[in-house]
Amino acid sequence: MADREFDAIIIGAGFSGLYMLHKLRGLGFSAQVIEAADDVGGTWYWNRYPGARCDIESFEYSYSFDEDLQQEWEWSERYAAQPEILRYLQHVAERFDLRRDIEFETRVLAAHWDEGSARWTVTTDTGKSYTAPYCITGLGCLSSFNRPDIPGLDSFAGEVYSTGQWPHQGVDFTGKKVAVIGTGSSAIQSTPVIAAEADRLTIFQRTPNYVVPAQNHPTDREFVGQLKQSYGEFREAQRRSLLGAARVLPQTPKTVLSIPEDEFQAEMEQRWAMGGLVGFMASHLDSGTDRDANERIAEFVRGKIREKVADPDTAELLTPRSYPIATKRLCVDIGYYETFNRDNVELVDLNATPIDTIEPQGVRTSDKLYEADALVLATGFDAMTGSLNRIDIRGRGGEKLREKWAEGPHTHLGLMSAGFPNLFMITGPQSPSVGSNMVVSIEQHVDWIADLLVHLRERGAGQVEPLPESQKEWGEHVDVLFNMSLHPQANTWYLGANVPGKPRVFTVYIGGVHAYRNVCDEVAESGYPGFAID
Ligand code: FAD
Ligand code: N01
Repeated sequence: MADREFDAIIIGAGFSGLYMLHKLRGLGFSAQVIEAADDVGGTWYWNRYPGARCDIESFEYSYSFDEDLQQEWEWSERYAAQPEILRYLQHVAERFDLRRDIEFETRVLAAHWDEGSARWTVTTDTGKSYTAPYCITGLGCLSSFNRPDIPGLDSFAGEVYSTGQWPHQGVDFTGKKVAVIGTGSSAIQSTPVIAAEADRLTIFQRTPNYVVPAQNHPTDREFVGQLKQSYGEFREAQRRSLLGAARVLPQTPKTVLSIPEDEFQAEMEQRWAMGGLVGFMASHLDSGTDRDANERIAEFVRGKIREKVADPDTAELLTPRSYPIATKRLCVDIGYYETFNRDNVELVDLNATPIDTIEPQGVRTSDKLYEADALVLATGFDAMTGSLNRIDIRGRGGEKLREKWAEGPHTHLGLMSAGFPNLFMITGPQSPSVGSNMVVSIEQHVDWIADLLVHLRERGAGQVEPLPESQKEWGEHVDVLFNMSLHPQANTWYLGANVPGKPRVFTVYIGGVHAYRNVCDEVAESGYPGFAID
């Protein structure tokens, strides 16, 4: 017997869960949010490592659902740092009085569908359980930390930190020898800050990344003044864009290889000077589909690495060559490459000398022992499906989601999965999610789910579930787009390649935020074909 009953249970209190709760309340549904952390924020609660900040401009990476909220909130920088984004989400929770419906420090262990009562029962690690006809996950695509399975890790004598679970009180690296494992976005943001503090910093790299400049700066007050007079239009432009961002150099309507060299260089310099990742993703008609075209853009970025890094051997090690640019999420740089010009920083190439073991005194590669007092794991996430699969989700007939998805996720529109009635996934696999400005995609999912719940209420219906054939078609469509792109040529966490044993399946819809919204809108306007409702 469940302790408490609601119309909807929402799991997670990040951008997704907070807006979902607010939206449902406004429509007269009762909802309970369950959150493992002791406060709101999600990503921005957990990832407190030095240098953490957004890679989409703050004005873009914020809620649009409330005009007063966007008018009153002031961002201090073009790319806000983690404490400011967390303050923003805490402000949202206070402003809309959300915390009273959030159960904190409570981890969901299981969610089971009961066919007789047509309800979900959610059980937690506190022993409490909850029941509701609708279960909505806002678990995050990047919320299950990927702890590397390196022999001897537990024997390390110093402190071990994970970027995705950073201590709240911060870490003082002054006078310490620090080892960082990983060179993804988290390491790229944190290493310049750690290097400035630590006595010595050793960075262990398996795959170099393409890193483009942030060109961060304090907020341009004139721009904000103008923006606040026309925020509605700006938000509409985001929703109608490819990646969910409006303040960006548009895609050049030409193929890369058709552009003369001087024109190409001038344009790329302009994109570089403007900064940010969006201008480098899908920058030209063929940049994401033609390897030669992509190679020309990649070579421009490689030239920049050679300019920035003083030692040619280190520059070469930092230069990605084995995969096309923008097939991994591009990293945004505030002083990353310059960090390697410091005397106290060393780069270790794990392809030449892999890690054998971690010992009490440090990291031993096939070459030697690198002594360390502190170890930072910047090794990423069991992305996209990790947090869903960590919950024992059982649908119709007791079928387990993690078993049904053993060979990869199956969804319709990345929103629901056949056999799991009334279970909704905000930014689920096979939706645009991590391939976009996620706040735009989150808002679109929340609005779509809320509209569907209203539709069910108006029809007096109790259940909704995707039809297996619609789900199959959606999966095929996601795959077609993937195969037309250069993504198959890279080993990325989009494909689960960073987690040993995970099936290699592409989990992101890359047709664009605008195209995806059109599909979802059309489904809703046509009365939800592709879904069984009763
Ligand atoms: P999250 O913020 O991940 O929240 C999920 C919540 O669910 C967490 O609080 C977690 O504790 C909780 N949870 C998970 N499992 C359970 C469980 N079993 N029981 C109870 N609670 C549970 N995206 C961008 O578009 N732009 C950016 O600039 C950007 N920067 C990022 C920087 C970092 C360091 C990281 C890691 C990601 C970044 N992202 C960015 C992606 C980011 O995750 C999303 O933008 C967004 O914050 C996701 O919000 P969410 O609410 O969906 O998920
Ligand atoms: O994780 P990652 P992240 N031994 O998976 C390496 C968002 N984000 O936390 O590439 C040695 O990118 C791994 O090597 P390889 C953003 O979407 C945004 O940095 O697998 N190395 C890689 O170098 C981003 O894409 C921001 O060969 C090991 C690194 O660890 C996503 O979150 C900031 C290893 C992990 O990189 C994830 O980023 C932070 C092992 N056993 C995050 N296992 C912004 O800038 C893994 N690695 C906004």
